[in-house]
This record gives sequence, C-alpha cells and structure tokens, in this order.
Amino acid sequence: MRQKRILAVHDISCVGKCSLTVALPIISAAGVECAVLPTAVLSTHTGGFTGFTFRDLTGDIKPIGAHWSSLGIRFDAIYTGFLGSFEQIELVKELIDGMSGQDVKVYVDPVMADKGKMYSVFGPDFPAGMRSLCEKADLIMPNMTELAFMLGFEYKDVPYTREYVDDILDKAKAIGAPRIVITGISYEPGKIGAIYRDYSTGDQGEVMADEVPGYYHGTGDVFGSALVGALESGAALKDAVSMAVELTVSSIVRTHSACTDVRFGVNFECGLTQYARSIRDKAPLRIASTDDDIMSIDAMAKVVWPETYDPIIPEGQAEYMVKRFQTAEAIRKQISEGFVYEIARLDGEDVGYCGYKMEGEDVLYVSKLYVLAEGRKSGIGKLMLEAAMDAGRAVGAKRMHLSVNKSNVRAIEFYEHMGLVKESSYYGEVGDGFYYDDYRMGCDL
Ligand code: PXL
Repeated sequence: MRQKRILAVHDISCVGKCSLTVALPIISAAGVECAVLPTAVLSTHTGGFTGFTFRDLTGDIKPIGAHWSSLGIRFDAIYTGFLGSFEQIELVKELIDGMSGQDVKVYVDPVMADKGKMYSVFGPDFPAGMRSLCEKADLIMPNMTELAFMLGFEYKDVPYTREYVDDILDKAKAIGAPRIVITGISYEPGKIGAIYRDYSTGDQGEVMADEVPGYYHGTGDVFGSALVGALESGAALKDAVSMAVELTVSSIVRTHSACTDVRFGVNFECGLTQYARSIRDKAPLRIASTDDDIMSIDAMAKVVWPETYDPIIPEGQAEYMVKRFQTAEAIRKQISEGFVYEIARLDGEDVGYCGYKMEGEDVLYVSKLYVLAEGRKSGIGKLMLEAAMDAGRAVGAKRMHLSVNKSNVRAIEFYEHMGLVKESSYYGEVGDGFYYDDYRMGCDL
C-alpha cells in the first residue's frame, strides 16, 4: 500500500492553532503525507487577536505549482481552507484543473464565515467565488453560515429542526459537490455535531456529541483535517465523520477543563494518539511494520494456509510451507529483503494479508494474498491486490505476476476477474519431497 500524499492549501497563522498548524500534525497522525501550499502568513489568526500581520502569498502560488509540475510531483488529494485573497480562488481552481486526469480527490472547506458573519478580511464577492471552488470538490465541509452566504438564504442560529437541515442539504446539492458534511449542527441545547450526505448514494447520517459552552478557535480546521486524514486512510464517510467529531469535541473538552485562553486554539495534540488508533481500526489496509503486525500475519497464516491448501495438496505440505515461509522469523527476513506485507482489517479485526516485492526495475511479484473466511465477500482481496498494483506502479512497475496452485479454482477465478491471464505452468520443488503445480498469471500495470 502506497502512502498517500495530500496537498493542504491554507494559511499559516504563526500563533493561535488553526489552518496549516493544525492540518499538518493531524493529517500526519493519520499516516498520510501532508504537503503544504501556504496561502498567507499571519502573526496570529484573525479571530480575537488584534493587530495581526498579514503577508499575502498570492504571487507565490503559480510559481510553486509550476515547479511541482516540472518535477512531476503528484498528489492523491487537495484540501483547501482559508485563502489569502479573492484572486487565490481562481489560482486554486487552476491548480485543481491542472491535476485533472490524475485521480485527485478535492476537499474544500469554504472557510470565510461563522456565526452569521463573514471574517473581517473577506469582501462581499467571496461567497460566490468560494461557491465556484466548491463546484470542483468531491466533498465540501461548510458550516451553516458559509452555506447561507453561498446559497443566499438567511442565516439562522441553532437549534435547528431535522426538516430544516434536510431542506438545506437538498438546496446544497445545487453547489455540485457529490458529498457534503455540514459542521456545527444542533437540534437541541447541549448537543452539537455534524451531518453528512452522499448525493450519489443517498447515504446520510449525523454524529452528535455533548456541547461544551463557549467559542473555540480553529475547531473547523481540527474537524476538517481529521475528516480528510481519515477519508484518505480509507475510512468510510460515516466513520471519518465520527473520528473528526471525536477529535474536535475531545480537544474542546481538554481546553475547557484547562481554562486556557481560547484564542490560542484547542488542545488537539493530546487527542492524536487516540485519533491514530481509530484510523488504524477503521482503515482497511496498513503496511506491516511492527512486531505485532508480523505476529498477526503469522497467526493468520496458521489458519488460512491449511484451510486453503489441505483440500488440494498432499497431507503435511501446507504445514511444511507455513513453517518455511510464514513464521514471524521468515516474514521478518522477507521484509528485510524488500518484501512488503499489507494487512487488511474489517470491523477492527485483521482478516487478510498480501505480500509483494519488485523484481528488477519494472515487474511486481505478488507472492501472497490470503483472506480469512470472516473477511471473504467483503471486497478486501480486491482492495489488497489493487493497493499492491498501485504501489508497484508508483515505483515504475509495468507488469505484475503471481503463482497460483492449479487446483485453487476460487483464486484463479478471482485473478481472472482482476484482469490477470494464465501465462504458463510451473512445476517445481518446494522441499521435503513436496512440489508446486502452479499457473503463473500476470497482467500489464
Ligand atoms: O480557522 C479558520 C481560520 C483560518 N485562518 C485564519 C483565520 C481563521 C479564522 O478566524 O483567521 C487566518
């Protein structure tokens, strides 16, 4: 599995945690690389501190983007927030257009207003501009004030009725983003949270939490960064919204309990360990990198190899192969020699693994792909194989191949479904008097 790279496009507020000083650590904690494109540098954010400095970086956006293009640098996702000027909206749209055809997910937080008011640094033309940026997004995450400005309805403070919020969700479809998460939703005093809708599937849900009184700066960025980090780690929208609400609310609770000056932002740092744990539990894939990961593969192999092979190969052969190739010690050695193992997770349990390595410059060899009975029919085999292919492509692989026992009909059908074709037969010695009787299958990448 290839590590994802996100481009976060926000300002740097040097003091008063928000925007990039929040996006970088949170997205990193999700295990995702966070590259940055600073839109402005401010001595502090604009909410509550007076006399802040403001260096507009509009003029740097084009040359930075051009340099990245010249180097062929690509991103898996772009996450935009606070922009330093109206002109930056067009520049960011151009940056997104320049990435078209590269399968880049676009997340837009139309940061410009809260509690019924525009931020002081933005003019009246900003909402229409932001709406045009939102049109390019795969997911937008406005608050109600930003939606009111973009859609032209009158802002109403909480609490809302469910009918009111449903109506706003219906109206927001016109913006054109296929998924939306609205923050700061409350139906009753003391409870606050977020609501999401996927317009293409109709999937909708909400995550509510106990409200802590007061206004906390930078919480929109904590929420947005946690959401983007979780989604790019492979979490479902519902789980990603839960993780984002959990990190935001727990950060507010810690800050409230400490009675700190709220202008300095919330204590999200102490919630990062728990956030990273939730990502690990909800993300479908991870690279085996710890002793626990290796022990987990060792344990899965002891179950899945006999189950797969006992019906189709001579007695004792599966046990022999596990001892030779899938003990923790053997796996450790393979990893040290360039093998990568991915582990698949479902409902908090490890349910499968895939091992692969590069052979020479441009061939990916997938050596192991196993799914425990409880993980079958969940699409996890496909996910693992696609992740392996993606990782191979990223380092220049042009072809992939693997070996499969001729009697493993289920696996052969699956590989054919994935586009692989039988290339040759392979009969060879395993050791201890046992033999392989395999097909070699492969495909272009
Ligand atoms: O968190 C939103 C935000 C980001 N950046 C700057 C801000 C604000 C909100 O006030 O002032 C500079």
